[in-house]
Amino acid sequence: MFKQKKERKAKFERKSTETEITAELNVDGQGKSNVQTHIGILNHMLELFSFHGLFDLNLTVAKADTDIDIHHTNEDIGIVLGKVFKKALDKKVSIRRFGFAAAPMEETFSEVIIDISGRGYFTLKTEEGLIAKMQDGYSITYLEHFLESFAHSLGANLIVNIKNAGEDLHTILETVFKALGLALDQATTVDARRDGIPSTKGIID
Ligand SMILES: [Mn+2]
Repeated sequence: MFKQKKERKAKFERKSTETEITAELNVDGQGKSNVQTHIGILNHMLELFSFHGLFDLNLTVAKADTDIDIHHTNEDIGIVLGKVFKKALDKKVSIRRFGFAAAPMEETFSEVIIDISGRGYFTLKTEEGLIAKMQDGYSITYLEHFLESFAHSLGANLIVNIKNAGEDLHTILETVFKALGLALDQATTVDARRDGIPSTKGIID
């Protein structure tokens, strides 16, 4: 029988020629975070994500090639965030596995649907004009890259729908990251009725 680690905590470090990133996570936290990424708006969004998901997250980008642009750093943070969740969840004993949440801000709302299935898949749907929108050095395209990296390194099926989007990208991003925190909190919650791995295959890898 698989047993979950007592504490669902992990530390993950990743060094490449482009970036050096460290993340420390407590899945069963209180929503406290310290996020230093060199991408101001992403710091703010990951703080919101941690707060609403009740995750304790310290994430530091020690080295970044943001003199080029944020492309590598943004993607690599997504990879590290996915890996630290994967490590902390270990064999995924007794987790709910599925999560669905929606979060509004003004007229905009986002729906996030997640299944920690072991298979990485990501799709984002929004209005076409929004993809090209750039604000505060960030865009929906960067958001897509970030979430795709996250979903693949966690091994999760992640669907994000941005609805009725207003003009402000900051507002739009908040609805996505809040809903992601809420949905991932559901999916990672332990259900005491579930004895073992929540898959008919008997394994989630
Ligand atoms: Mn804000």
